[in-house]
Order: sequence, then structure tokens, then C-alpha cells
Amino acid sequence: MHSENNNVNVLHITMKKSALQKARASYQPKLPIALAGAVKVVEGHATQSVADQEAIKALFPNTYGLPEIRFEKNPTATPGKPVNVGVILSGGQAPGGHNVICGLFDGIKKIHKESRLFGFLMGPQGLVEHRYIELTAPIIDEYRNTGGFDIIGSGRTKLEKKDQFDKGLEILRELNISALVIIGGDDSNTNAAILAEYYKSIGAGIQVIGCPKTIDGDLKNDVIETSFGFDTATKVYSEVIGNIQRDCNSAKKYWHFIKLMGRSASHIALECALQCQPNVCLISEEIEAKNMSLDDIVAYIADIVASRAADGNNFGTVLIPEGLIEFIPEFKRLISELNELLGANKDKVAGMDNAQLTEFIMTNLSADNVAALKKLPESVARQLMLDRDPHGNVQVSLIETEKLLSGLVAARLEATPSFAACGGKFSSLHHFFGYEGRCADPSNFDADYCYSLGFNASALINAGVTGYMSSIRNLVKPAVQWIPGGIPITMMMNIERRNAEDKPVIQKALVRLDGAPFQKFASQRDDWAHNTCYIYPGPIQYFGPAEVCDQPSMTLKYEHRH
Ligand code: FBP
Repeated sequence: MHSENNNVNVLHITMKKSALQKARASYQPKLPIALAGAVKVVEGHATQSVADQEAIKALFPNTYGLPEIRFEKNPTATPGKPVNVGVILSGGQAPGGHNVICGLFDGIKKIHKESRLFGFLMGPQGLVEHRYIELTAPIIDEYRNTGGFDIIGSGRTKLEKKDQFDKGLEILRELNISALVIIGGDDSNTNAAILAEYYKSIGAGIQVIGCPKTIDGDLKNDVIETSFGFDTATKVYSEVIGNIQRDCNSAKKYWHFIKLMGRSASHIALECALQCQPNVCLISEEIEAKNMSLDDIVAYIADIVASRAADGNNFGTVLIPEGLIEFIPEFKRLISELNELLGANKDKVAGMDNAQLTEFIMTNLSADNVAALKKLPESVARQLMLDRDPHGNVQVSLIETEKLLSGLVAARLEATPSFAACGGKFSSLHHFFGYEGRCADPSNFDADYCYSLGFNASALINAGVTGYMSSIRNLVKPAVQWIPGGIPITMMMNIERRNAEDKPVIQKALVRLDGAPFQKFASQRDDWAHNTCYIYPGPIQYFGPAEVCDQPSMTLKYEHRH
């Protein structure tokens, strides 16, 4: 056993606090009324996966088809038993993660004051390596309403192999833990479902509960309205984009190319566009649907730059979703072939250095895809070929599409004599907003939502279920009216090709072109392109009137406007 309570790296109770943090520490997150006292479980109908039902059912014989559940107020409280719970933060940071843990802590203490919470360190690897700390009240109190995942750290280890599950079981048994909460994105919750199924199949007596986390906003569906962190991160980015727009509208001399995190889906870019009204915002899903090439995208931006220049406006803002390159059809085909090639030759390529790997790829790739690769600057081509995360994803956050696009736009404008003739000037600056927003102090929305998700997870544990995701719905209404419950994770799954294999995974939510947020954006973007319609949202407000402080994202509002 490797408890790290005495480890010098875990100095939880000596942090210095800013005045805001001190004031924020006493903020009491709002809970749905249904969770305020004792709860009763209301079971819905049996569920099925979003697609590939037979295959998912066969892979999850013990956890497939479970009913959705909802919690309602229970006038008669039954005394609970003490429970030991483990918690893991998995994947990229997202504002509010600490509040999930605080809500979970308060929830299990409410079930029984002798309940205990253990945090596994640095992500799922902490479970496998038996590295943990006990999260006691003084530690928890230090982290209420704070950003970051530093309370226990996070990591991207994929929990997918039997020996990892068995190693984890050893420490869970040693600590008498009967429930594990995994706070993560689509991949981590997929792993939670696999772990739940495995522990159930061997009768381990360990419940596994997931919580929907990711700033990317792509873990959502009919039953999970949003992932936590999206609200705060997009508010932080929108504040800074607004500031840039005001600077740009003051000096009137730069075009700002702003790449926004979000991995594949363009939810973050779309939300920031709705909040800030930039001159251009690319939506990857639309680019794919319209089969636009890189040249088409460059022409689209250059035309807007030229049209603004003709009106004497040599300035503007362009928002670019991080995952753009994966959606441009010619590069999508290239990435897909690269994934198959590298996945099918895992062992062969494992020992290769970069030069050997490049040589291997160039010799084995189809001619069309070699041509596509050669269109890209060397640094981008290298990133597509070599840099993958543990889930086999291209590390899109490393690809400098903002520079790629502004360079190509500049070249196109130079080759257009009418641009200079009308007084056009094109001077570009580049930004990438991602890490800046992931650890911000959670907005009131995220502080409340996360605390509720964690508290609700304790109710799911008390209800004895496994393989469920904590779910809080009705989020556009005031928090007291939110609806708590649980969704079987298998319900969100389908089969997808990953690393050259068919795998059961939670279906990622991309921007829907027929959805209200995109439709709203599409109806206004021409106006934003040619006229200067910037909005400056300003910083997140934590104290003040609800209409300023407690508003959910515009995406959520448009999606759930009734
Ligand atoms: P999760 O899906 O794990 O929440 O991570 C999201 C994200 O912030 C992406 O937007 C980004 O592409 C990626 O993490 C960056 O990963 P890393 O933190 O490993 O650099």
C-alpha cells in the first residue's frame, strides 16, 4: 500500500489564497431540490445503446439494457451505511472537477458520517500503481469552488486490460472500497463502463460510476445535457477573444487568427462565436459536410478579408476549431489511412525512430495520401504522422492551424492585385486558447453543476448501481429545478474504429448542423463578417445578480430552449 498522505508533494493544507479565492471558498453550490434530503429511486424503461445494439449487448452482458433512473425527494429517510469510495480524475483538466469531489465527499458523509473517500493520484494509473491519498475534510475544504485538478492530479492512462483491472481490485479490496467514481471524458467513461462490466462479471462487489467531464463539450446526448467545464472554459476564452476584438477595433490594423481547443468537435469555437460575434468562425463539421478543401477554406477567409479591406477595415478576427484538419476531407482520408497503417503495424513501428517511421509511412501510404501529406508544411505533416495520445488520437492541440491558414491567406491576397489596389493590408497575429481556460475557477454554473454531479454520484452509490453515469438534467432552469439521476453508460455506446480495431466507445457528440446553436450562428455570420458586430463578454462574474452570474452557455440555452 502506498498512501501518500505524508508525501512532500501532497501539501494540501498550506496553499496561500487570493482574496477572491477566500471569498469563493464560502460559496455554497446550489443543489437540485430532489437531492436536498432523502431520495427515492424511480426507474425508467430498459435502455439500449445508440447503435450496434447486438454487438454492445454481447460485450456488456452484465451491464447492458439497465434502466435510466431518476431521484426524487423521499419523505421517509432510511439510515445509510458507511461506504468507502475511490475517486479518479481522468484526462484533460476541466473547471469544476474539485467540486465534483467535494459534492461526492459531502454526499457520502451525509449517507453516513463514517464514510471515507480515497483519491487515486495522477489519473487511472494511480489505481493500477496503488498510489492514493485519503481525502479528509480539511483537504476537501481547501479545494471547494476552485479550478484545476491538483487535489489528486490527473492522467491519460487508458484502463482497458484485465491485469490493470485486477491490480486495481487489489487496492480497492485493501482499502475496503466498494465504489469507484471516474471523472472523465468519453474515452474515460468508456473505460468506466468496461471496468464496471468486468467487476460485475467476476462478482467483485465494486460499483463503478462515471461523471461527464470535458471542456470540449462533446460528451453530451439526449440524456447528458452537457459535460462540465465547457461553460467556464468558453467564458474564459470569450472574455479574451472579446478583449482582442476591442483591441483590434481600436487599432484597426491586425487580423487575429485564434485557434480554440476542443479536440475534434467545434462546440467551443461555436459557443465563443455566439458570445463574441467574430468576423469569421470555421466549424469543422460544416467544412466536412460541404466537402471543402484547404483551398476552399483559404478562399472563404481571403474573400472576407478583401471585402472588409474594400470598406477600409483592414482588421478582423478568425476563430478556428482545434480539430479542423481532421475534418477537411482530403486530410481526414489521410489520417484514417495513417491510423490503420500505424494500428495494424503496432509492434513493427514500436521500436522505430522518427526517420525510420517517416520512411515506413511514406513507402506504405497510398499515392493520394502521400500527395495530401506533401501539401502540408513539414511541421504539420510530422505531427500527423508521429504525435499520438494514448488513445491513438492525433494531438490536434499541437498543430498550428492558425499559422497555416494565415500564411495561406496572405499568399492568396498577395496574388490578388485588386487587394492592394483598394488599399488592402493584411497583417496577422496568432493565438491559441486552450490551457488558459481549463483550470479557471468554475463559473457559478459549473460550481453548482459539478457539486450536484458529485453529490448525485453518492446517491447512485447508495442506490447500489454500477456502470451508470451521474446525470443532472433540466440545466437551463434554476439549479433547484435540476433533475438528478443516472444513465447506463452502455446506452451511449456504439462500435467505432480505433487503432485499426473495432471498439465499443461512447459516441462523440459533434456540432449538429441542424441544431439550434449552429443555425443561429449561420443566420448571422454574414453580417458579422462584413460589419463589425463584436460583443465583449467581459470576465466571469462570481458575485452579483443571477442574470449576470448564473447564466449557462448559449449552446445549452439554444439546445434546450422550450
Ligand atoms: P479531455 O477530452 O480529456 O477532457 O481533454 C480535452 C482537451 O483539453 C482537448 O481539448 C485537447 O485537445 C486535449 O485535452 C489536450 O491534451 P493534453 O492536456 O494532454 O495536452
